[in-house]
Amino acid sequence: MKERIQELVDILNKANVEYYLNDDPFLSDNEYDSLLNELNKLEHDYPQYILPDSPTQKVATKVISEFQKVTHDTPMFSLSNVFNEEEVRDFDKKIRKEFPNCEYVCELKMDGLAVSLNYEKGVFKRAATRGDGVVGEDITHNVLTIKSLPLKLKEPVDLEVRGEIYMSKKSFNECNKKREEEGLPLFQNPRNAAAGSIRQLDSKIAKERDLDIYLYHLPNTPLKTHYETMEYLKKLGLPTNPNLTLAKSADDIITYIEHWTQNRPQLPYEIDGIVIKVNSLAMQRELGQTAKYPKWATAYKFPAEEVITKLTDIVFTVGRTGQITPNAVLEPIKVAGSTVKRATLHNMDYIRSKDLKIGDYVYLHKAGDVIPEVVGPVLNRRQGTEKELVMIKKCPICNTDLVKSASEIDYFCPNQACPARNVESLIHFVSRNAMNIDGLGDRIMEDFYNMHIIRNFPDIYLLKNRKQELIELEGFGSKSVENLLISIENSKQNSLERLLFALGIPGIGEKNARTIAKKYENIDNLKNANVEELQLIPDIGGTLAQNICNFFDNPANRILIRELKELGVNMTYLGEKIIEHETFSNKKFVLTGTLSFIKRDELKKIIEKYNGIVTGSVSAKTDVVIVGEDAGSKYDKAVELNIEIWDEVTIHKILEDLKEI
Ligand code: 0OX
Repeated sequence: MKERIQELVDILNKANVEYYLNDDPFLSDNEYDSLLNELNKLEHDYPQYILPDSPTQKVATKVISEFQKVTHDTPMFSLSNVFNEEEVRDFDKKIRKEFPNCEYVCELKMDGLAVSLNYEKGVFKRAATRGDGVVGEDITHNVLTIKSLPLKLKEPVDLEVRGEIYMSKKSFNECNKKREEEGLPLFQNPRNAAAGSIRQLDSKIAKERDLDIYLYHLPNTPLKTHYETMEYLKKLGLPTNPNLTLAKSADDIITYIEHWTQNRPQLPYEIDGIVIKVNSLAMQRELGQTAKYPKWATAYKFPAEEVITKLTDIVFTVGRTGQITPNAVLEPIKVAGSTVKRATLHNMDYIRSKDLKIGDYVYLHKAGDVIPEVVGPVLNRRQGTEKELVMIKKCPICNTDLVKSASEIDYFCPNQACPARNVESLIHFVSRNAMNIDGLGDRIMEDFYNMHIIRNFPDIYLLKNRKQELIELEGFGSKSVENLLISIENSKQNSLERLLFALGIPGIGEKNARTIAKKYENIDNLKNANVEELQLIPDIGGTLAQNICNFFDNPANRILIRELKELGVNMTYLGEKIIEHETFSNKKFVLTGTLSFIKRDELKKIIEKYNGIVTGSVSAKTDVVIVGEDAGSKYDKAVELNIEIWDEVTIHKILEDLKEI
């Protein structure tokens, strides 16, 4: 019996591959169904023989109670963007400066949702979303509904592979047709429909929506080029997009872009651009990445669709720092896949430079295909009845007299207690990259503020005392309150850098929050730091240092910190600690070439742990260049500038003495 089950699983899996990947079915639908029936029956009678890669395991839908968090082994980066031919050529020039013989792979940029898959011994184990790049959510139950994804690879390898989940144009149209018949709101575009399906606890929904996947990245591989990696993924039986090409020059890249700009409508799925990747993986490692993007790849984005709509009004909003922003109120219009009703106009100078008047017809597009932007007025449609915008003198929320910023461009509400400022600060506090509390969206926060449920940060941590009251609120159920309270409790364990960013100290972004948290380790040390000392930290300038001191000098803020501490909010840095060491402390390092005994990322982490700074390019300010095999122009530059060079033996010895290897 066991043998027959294995045989059926093999035939059906092969049939799936031929059908979905190679478009070459060798079984008729009837034959397939009858074999699947036989397998179902046998598995029912002999459940002990159910194989993990059985196609029955894939189609069985599953309901989960909540999304589990998944920490990615290496961060999931997104892509930087370029928007025209000149920017493509600049990207190439920058890379070619370091690697004159560089080649690229050009791929279609799928407009979907990034995903990371794990296979163990060739068997599919887990799928996770990108999330914030470091921590994503487990979506295995929904990914199991993707028919083209093999549960078992052709080789029994351990693998983390990344790609994009998408919905074909056909499935999208069918899905919306069905929703229309059922009187449900329509999805704006295939990407939203795919994302909406993946964010469901019940995988029945994803199964109905018919999702698909293409894989395009293997974070750890001994292979030499990206092109070979793609061939390897295909060989393993993973679905990859066939429309990739090798490009030897910027001209080749432009040709590819032009071809797909023309032929985009014929594709059965949506693409929003072209991805350009350095082909050599050694060069990729050498080029490295910024905090968000790999430097060895970029995305050319197709030009934004431009539409015309009416600017019916301009209204003012108040941000968390009190900054007043004018916003365009527009006649709703669909652009680049979603309906736009509002767009920021930034400040009065922006409105003046664009010569916008209330009542104008305006050109509208989405910058980078995401943020709606008013391009300018359609001058030949002016009627003479349009009105010039008059700047308001008082805060639209609390009526306090506005003040002008030092730059004379922006206006501010100076009232620290302005409700709009408070709500925005609270929204920022809970946001994903700050304290990361799920279940307190902008609307809910605004409602809770107006209902006096949350008026300040500590109130968030006191919500658990009002559980019953929350459950009785309209739109809230006991399950969502439960989830919210769990998320609030979890946020107490965040490392210090999240709290520092969440507090909204002017000028503290995510990156310098991390630098400061690492350096000071807990909030009490930071509270006692002075401006001179803070300024010694790389990337912390005089203004920021002063802002930090001002924040902690304010008695109200000292009380706030005490209250949060008493409520159990962690105020220490939980990441890797910094150890001062004369070999590394405050020195600038550049890594080049391949070291045989350690990966570049690991070496970077060790150097940073000992308070060293790792930068990307060699300059007169560089203290040491660490040189491995196949070092490029960075080595020549180091010699030219007479900078200290450590070879493989030297760094190996240093790390050995430190017991790091
Ligand atoms: C896409 C796409 C997205 C992997 C490492 C850096 C970027 N949307 O089609 N991302 C990537 O590559 C990642 N490739 C793609 N083709």
